[in-house]
Amino acid sequence: MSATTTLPQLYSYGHELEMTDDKVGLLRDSSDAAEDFPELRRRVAEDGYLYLKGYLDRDEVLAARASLTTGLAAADVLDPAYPSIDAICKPGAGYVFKPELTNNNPAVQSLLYAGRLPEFYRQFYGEAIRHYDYTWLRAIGPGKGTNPHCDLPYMGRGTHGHMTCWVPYGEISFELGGLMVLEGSHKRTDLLEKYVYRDVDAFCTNKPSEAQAAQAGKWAFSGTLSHNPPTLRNKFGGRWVTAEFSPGDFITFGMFLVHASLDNRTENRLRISSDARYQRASEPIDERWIGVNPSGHSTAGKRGRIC
Ligand SMILES: O=C(O)CCC(=O)C(=O)O
Ligand SMILES: [Fe+2]
Repeated sequence: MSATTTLPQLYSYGHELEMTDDKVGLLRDSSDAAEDFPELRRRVAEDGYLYLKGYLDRDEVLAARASLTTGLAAADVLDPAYPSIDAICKPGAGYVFKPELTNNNPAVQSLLYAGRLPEFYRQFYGEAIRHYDYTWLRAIGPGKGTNPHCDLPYMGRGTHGHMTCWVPYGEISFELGGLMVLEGSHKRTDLLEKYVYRDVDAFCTNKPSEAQAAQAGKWAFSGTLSHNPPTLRNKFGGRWVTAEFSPGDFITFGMFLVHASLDNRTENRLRISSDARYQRASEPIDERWIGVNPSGHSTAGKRGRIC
C-alpha cells in the first residue's frame, strides 16, 4: 500500500498512526448532500458519520469561541501575555474539561441548540427532537488527545439512537489535533458487544472496592476501548479518518462509532471543541444529562446492582 502523500505524519494518544492509504485518510465531506436527508442517512449507515464542512455560520462560531476563551482566561488557563482569543495556554495546561463554560453562555447555547443544528437533526430524524442539557466542552493543551472509545458507555440509559455532534471553535490543523473516527467501526458488533453496553456509572453493590469508588464519584470502568489507536485499527479494519477543521464545520455520528482525537503537538495552543447530543423527542432520554444541574457521572448518577 502506498503512503498517503497528502497527509503529514499523524499522532494519536502518543502513537504514530500508520500512514498508508488503507489505514488513514480524510473525512468524507457531505456538504454536497447537505439538503438530501435520505442520502445523509445512507451515508451514516455506511460510513458511521457525517462531516458537514462549513454548515454553521462562521461568525457565530467565532463569537462562541470568544465567549469560551474569555471563560478560559477567567479560569486562569490562558497565558495573560497573549490576547485571550488566541487560546495560548499556560505551560502544563493539559486536557482541560470545562462543561460549565457553556452554561449561561448565549453564544454557545444558540449555536448548538437554536437555529441550523437542531433543524438539521429534526430533518435527519424526520420528527421532533430534543438535546441533552449538558454540553461537553474540551480545551485540550499540548499532549495527548482523547483515547479511542464509543459514546454509549457514557450515555446509554435512554435511547441508543442518539447522535453526537462535535463542533470545533476555530481553525484546527493536524498539528493542533481534531477528532478522528474509525470508518465503519459501528458495524463491528462482533468486536464491540462486550464493551459497548457497559455503563461507566454502574457498579456492583456486593463488591466493596467498586461500591467505595462509586461513593467517591469514581468509575469502575473508564469507558476507554484502547490506549493504542494503530493497534485498534488493525483489529477493526477500516481507516482512521480526520481533517483540518474550520469554524462552521461539524461532525456527527452515532453511539457505536469508535472515535478518538489527534494529539496536540503545538507548543502552547489549546484546541477548543464541544460535543453535544441530539435524539428523537419520542424516545427515552438518559437522565444523567438532563436538567439545570445534570448529575452526570457524579455519585448521584451511579447505579448499583448485585452482580
Ligand atoms: O474532542 C475530543 O477529543 C473527543 C470528542 C468525543 O469523544 C466526542 O465528541 O464524543
Ligand atoms: Fe466521544
